[in-house]
Amino acid sequence: MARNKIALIGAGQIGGTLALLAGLKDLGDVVLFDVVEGVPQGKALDLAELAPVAGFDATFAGTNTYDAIGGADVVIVTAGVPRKPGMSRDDLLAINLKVMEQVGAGIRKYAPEAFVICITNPLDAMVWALQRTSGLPAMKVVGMAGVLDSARFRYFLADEFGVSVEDVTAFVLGGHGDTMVPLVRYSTVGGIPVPDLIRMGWTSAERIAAIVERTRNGGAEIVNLLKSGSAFYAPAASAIAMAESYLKDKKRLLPAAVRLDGAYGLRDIYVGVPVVIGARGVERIVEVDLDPAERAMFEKSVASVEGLVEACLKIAPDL
Ligand code: TXD
Repeated sequence: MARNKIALIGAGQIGGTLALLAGLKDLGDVVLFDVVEGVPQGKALDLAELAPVAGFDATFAGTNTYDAIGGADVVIVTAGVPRKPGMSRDDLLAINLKVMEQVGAGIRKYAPEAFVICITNPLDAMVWALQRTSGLPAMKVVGMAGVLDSARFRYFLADEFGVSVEDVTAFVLGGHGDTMVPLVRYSTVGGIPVPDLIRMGWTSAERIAAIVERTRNGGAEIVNLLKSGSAFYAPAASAIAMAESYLKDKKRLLPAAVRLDGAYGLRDIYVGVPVVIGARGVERIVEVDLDPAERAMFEKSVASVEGLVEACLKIAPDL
């Protein structure tokens, strides 16, 4: 059987880490695309030289032209510019929207059968735009944020309880950013819901509230430490988990930004909810019950995503 092909649009910090993880996990051959000449080629060569040591046979290619992504099974998009001092949120939106137009056109022409995972920020608006510019079916275009946000939540909970991260499941809904909704009620340790653990005296409601806040600010905490650039190891690993579920038809239930067309009472908007990812892409959207407080937080998060989408439509009315 031929190896799968994974195209990475954007060969920056996350793009390079995605390529490394795809190789180590034997997911397939990797093509790194970037507008900067030399960087994707250099990273591809470095990774090809790592393969004999790590013991895998995937090929790595670096490119500056879209034809090289032809026939990709999975496309992961990190292309874009980060927010720089003096740049407003709308300035960033306008620049990355233009990038999504180019990337969408490339995918439409060369990889129309692919499963597409968008990582570029502002995530929920960019994946919404990418689905439109690529013209791919919505169930094949998703955004990565929830796996990362819930991984952060899991790590903090495991640390709090002094248990393995493997035994902690955590649940995060809503848009990516400080309005995300970590759902304590649906987060568990070995199947025991966190509110029960509070009752059992393992922790306090106050400490859990602080963990929820730290999760919401997880991206900013790392940006403040790094000073330049943002998190890349955990974001890359999160997108790889989604790609793997698609390529191996694992049908994992993961949080992802997907287009809602009725679920949660919403239409034509991308927002983070739990979904099943398998060989057909998004195979099921899971609609969980929300209590009034959770619903209010979710609605606030959705409103902030709607604001971003409206800003996109002001910049590009034809989208
Ligand atoms: O949870 C999440 N979704 C995120 C999102 C978590 C962390 C970071 N997140 C966002 O991912 C971040 O705000 C950025 O928008 C992306 C990529 O982050 P990364 O750290 O990899 O950024 P880099 O290193 O700046 O890489 C971006 C690359 C860089 O090499 C540029 O030359 C390239 O994108 N770039 C382009 N590639 C292709 N086509 C175009 N037009 C283009 N413009 C820039």
